[in-house]
Amino acid sequence: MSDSNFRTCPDTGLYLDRPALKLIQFNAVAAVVFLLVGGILALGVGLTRWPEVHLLGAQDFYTALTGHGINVLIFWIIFFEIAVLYFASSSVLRCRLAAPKLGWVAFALMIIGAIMNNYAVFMLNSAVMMTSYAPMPAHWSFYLGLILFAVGALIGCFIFLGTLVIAKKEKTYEGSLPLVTFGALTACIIAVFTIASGALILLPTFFWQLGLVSHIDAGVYRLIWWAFGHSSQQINVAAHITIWYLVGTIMFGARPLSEKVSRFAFLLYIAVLQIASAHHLLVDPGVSAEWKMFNTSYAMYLAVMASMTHGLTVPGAMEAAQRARGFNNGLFEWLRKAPWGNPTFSSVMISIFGFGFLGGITGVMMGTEQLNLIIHNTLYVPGHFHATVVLGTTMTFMGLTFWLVPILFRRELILKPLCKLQPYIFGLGMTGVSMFLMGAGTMGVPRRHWDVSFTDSSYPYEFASSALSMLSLNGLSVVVAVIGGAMFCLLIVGALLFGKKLGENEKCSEPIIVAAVTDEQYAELHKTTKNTIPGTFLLGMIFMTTFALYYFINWKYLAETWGLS
Ligand code: HEM
Ligand SMILES: [Cu+2]
Repeated sequence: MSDSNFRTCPDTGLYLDRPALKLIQFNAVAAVVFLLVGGILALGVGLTRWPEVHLLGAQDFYTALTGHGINVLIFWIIFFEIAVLYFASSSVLRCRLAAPKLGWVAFALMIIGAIMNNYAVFMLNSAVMMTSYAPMPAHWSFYLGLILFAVGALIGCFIFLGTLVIAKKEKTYEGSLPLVTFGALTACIIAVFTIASGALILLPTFFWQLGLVSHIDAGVYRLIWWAFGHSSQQINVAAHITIWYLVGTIMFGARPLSEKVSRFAFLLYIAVLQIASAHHLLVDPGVSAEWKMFNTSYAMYLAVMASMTHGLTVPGAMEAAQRARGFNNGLFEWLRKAPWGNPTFSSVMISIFGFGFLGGITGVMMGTEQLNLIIHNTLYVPGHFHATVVLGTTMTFMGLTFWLVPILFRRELILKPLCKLQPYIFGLGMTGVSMFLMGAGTMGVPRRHWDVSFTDSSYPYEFASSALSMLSLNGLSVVVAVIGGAMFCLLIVGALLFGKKLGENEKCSEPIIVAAVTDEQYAELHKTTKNTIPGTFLLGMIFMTTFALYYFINWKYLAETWGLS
């Protein structure tokens, strides 16, 4: 392989393989396009659930909801993850990408699959929701689209693994795999398991729609579907936490507090994720109570512990680095003096807090067999997962995108004041969406329902006015979130089209990576204090207290649902 296949990034020193770069660019752009489509549909969904607006009719609502869920949770996220896998292997390891031609086959399969699936949803009346539970039927092309997309993604995973093999053989890096690549490797391993489970359930369902299989058992469908559905969320978590570590290095020159602990926490995800899938079957009749309780109440906590470990070590590494640099006053000078005007940093910080406080705590509550009954199938569920997949994963991916534009595309960002503002607007709107959906859910409002006033139902029911005001507040938050999301898409696409062009060896007008903190600086800090992360420690304590309080409040709430005297 000749060296003309590589270029050195003048801003970061990264040694970039050109064929890999092209693939990363195309996958990232496709991701943003599907986010835009999904975001427009979110507006339709959100405005319909706003009682005073009630925009769409029943059929259009379910079509929009199906399209929204699939375009954002599958297509946006996975196109972006494939780009991250290529980056974390080829770019981070200074290695040529294995089989770039195959990368284009993968990309083509994913695009064809995504378009076919959207066609089935919008043109062939396949509004079966993102979970597509059998025996509710969709057109066969709905399943085929997903299968083609998954085959493409699987090829992407193998290209990642192949690149690791080449890097090892050609010794493009020294010592053990860097933490960022290691995190991506866990995401990739989980992805292979996930896609295998997806194939196991989507193939028979596809054959069923072709008339080759007589029927699909609803209970078995759900069991296997969730081996796929839950694991895919674990890919997202592994991927966005990998990026948190990367951003710690980029923004602060930080190094992990303990590589061993962080690596172990990544490995835990692989070990326990299958078990945790059981939290999606807590009210299913086919599986026993013992099975549900063991898998959710006990084993699942290992995955939670892994996430809490990262939640402590990522800000902890940032704090230690900041203190070593001299921001060592009080508990929070390191945080106050952080680059809050940089959209990459602010997105990741909002992600850490949103994912931990809103997504994590509520997830443990919902995953407890008994407590699950309070909120099962209510709007609480989408409230919870917008905190995890949007505040958590999506905001992290958005933040990284701002950083990648100059590196991958050699373009400066445009309208920088708006770039600074974007994470705050989107973060605020999405915090509102997630809190108000959870609020409405706590009061019993069902999820995926077109009309909370139940106008044409034979048994009338009226929700308390407070539940309806939650929905109105959610509607307002949806508008803010959609404005923030649209800003992201326009700012990124705008930068690619109109941003100031940078030559291959020309530096960006602003520095985009911070020099690593030196051993001497860390040593100096260790001389002054034993505990180098008191601020993070305090935040951790506040987190644990909130967690415990919220958990027990819900037990009390459950106890009140039926009066024993
Ligand atoms: C502007 C941003 C967004 C807004 C305003 C928004 C809003 C909503 C609303 C109101 C619902 C309907 C809840 C219901 O009636 O049951 C919903 C469903 C959903 N959203 Fe979002 N969302 C946004 C972004 C995202 C993103 C980025 C993701 C994934 C990464 C996502 C994943 C989902 C999923 C999976 C569903 C459930 C679909 C189903 O029930 O089948 N959303 N969203
Ligand atoms: Cu799950």
